[in-house]
Amino acid sequence: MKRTWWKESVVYQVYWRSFNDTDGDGYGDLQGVIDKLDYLHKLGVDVIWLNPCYESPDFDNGYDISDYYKIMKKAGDMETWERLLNEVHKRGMRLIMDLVLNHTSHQHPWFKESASSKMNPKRDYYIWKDPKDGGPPNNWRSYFEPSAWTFDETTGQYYMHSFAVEQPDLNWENEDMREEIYEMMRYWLDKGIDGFRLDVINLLAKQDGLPDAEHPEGLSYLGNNPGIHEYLQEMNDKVLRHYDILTVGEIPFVTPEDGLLYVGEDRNELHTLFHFEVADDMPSWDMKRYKQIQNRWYEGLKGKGTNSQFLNNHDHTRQVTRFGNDNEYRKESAKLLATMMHTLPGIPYIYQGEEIGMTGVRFDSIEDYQDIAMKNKYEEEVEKGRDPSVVFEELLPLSRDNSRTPMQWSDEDNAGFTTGTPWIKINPNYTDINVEEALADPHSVFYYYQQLIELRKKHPVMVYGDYEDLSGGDEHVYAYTRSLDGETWLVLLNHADEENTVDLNSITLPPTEPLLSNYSEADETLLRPHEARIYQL
Ligand code: TEU
Repeated sequence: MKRTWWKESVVYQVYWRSFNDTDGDGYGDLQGVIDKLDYLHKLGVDVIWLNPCYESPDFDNGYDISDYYKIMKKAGDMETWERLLNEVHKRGMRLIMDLVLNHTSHQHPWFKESASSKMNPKRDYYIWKDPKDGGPPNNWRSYFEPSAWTFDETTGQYYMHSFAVEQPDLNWENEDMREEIYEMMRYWLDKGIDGFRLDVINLLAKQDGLPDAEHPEGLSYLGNNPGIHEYLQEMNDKVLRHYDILTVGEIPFVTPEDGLLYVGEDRNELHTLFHFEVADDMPSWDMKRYKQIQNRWYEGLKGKGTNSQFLNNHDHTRQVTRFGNDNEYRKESAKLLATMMHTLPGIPYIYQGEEIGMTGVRFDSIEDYQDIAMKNKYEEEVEKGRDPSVVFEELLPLSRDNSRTPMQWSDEDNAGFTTGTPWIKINPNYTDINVEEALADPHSVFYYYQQLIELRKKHPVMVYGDYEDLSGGDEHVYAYTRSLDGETWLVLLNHADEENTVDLNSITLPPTEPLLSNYSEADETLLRPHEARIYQL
């Protein structure tokens, strides 16, 4: 496959509202990101993915945009954003913007106009339908609500929303709307950004005729519908292909076969994707299943398209808590998961705080939570008459707020995140887990990430190497090779709280120490709890 900078990049996700607050309002801000760029540069990452910071009433933390051309006050202003871009570039890094094109805020002027009358020229920018039998047009659920439809008194029709009531879906069939979107994308690209993370981009096309779903709970009818590839090819032709950028699509409900249609190099759509076979579909760690997923995706995209590797982001519980051991083996486990993300085929993503092994959180009451997905679900279940404390317990492990607590910079007040009152409570373990502590400890998770990232810069085998799984059916051990131009790497991982031996068949371990490991002194084929090793054979 052709070599390009974006395939070789490590991406760091900045959830700015929880990153670093410089004006004391309790929200992180763009100046706060600027102030920490040297920290990110020290870590070694190449690309920063900035969560949405456009003007927004913030019902869904910026994923409800009311003006694509403005910066949200909480984040700062355009002048600060421009300085951020400039400072990122000065350090040889790149910036990609998170863009939401499936829906806008209900406060976007387009929607206000659209809702004002059936005759309004913007009526067709959104999806409006007459009631059916006095109720919604079909039985679809939305991600955050029991129905994907909300009735609007003014015009007597329902509008569709794949997410919250406050996030009406755009009607991609409307060409004028599409042209306005493309123009807006060029506006940002012409400012010099280095790409986009495209929110739920496979949801743009809706099912023809909007028929009832057989399994409304599944939601998969919302994505991958006929027409989607025409929209993306048009977007590519009119906008994306004219810039040297990275485009990563957030694409739920895809198999490798469907995935290739979005990222195949001959397709002229997107560069890479997030699929959700792990983050959404695998509630807790299952090594055999995980390996099958990796193997299938490798075979599916091999030589034709680029995958992405991640285990958490701002929508998912932190990886060391959900998929590792955040207790006795927190550091070992965080390093093992990192080794896996950075040595499997695909672009590795780091979600802020992951590089110091930050953990999920458990607050005492629903009042402490801010996540609209969790709060709406809580209300929905309690309204059914269920016991609120049972519902609460059920929602805790996967609440999106698990990953949204503020970055832990130090053991000072509010973890050094803000001098004000943080918008969401801070994880009380900040006194032990924080950046200051990590930077002072040569064996910290931070320095392990730094080494992984550095290895990638020196060894193309990590990016372009063929992959072979040697450990198929093993429930705890994952062993695989990556090879390129005569260079072969062997990765050994023991994802378990116990020791395990690895069966290497015909491979003999080299007499030299591993290139990188989370334990000192490797012990042949006996792997200690959460041990990870990378060998150059
Ligand atoms: O997320 C899409 C989405 O909701 C799922 O893919 C996600 O995996 C699920 O919520 C798991 O809980 C994107 C954004 O990342 C998210 O923050 C937004 O709320 C959502 O779109 C709507 O814009």
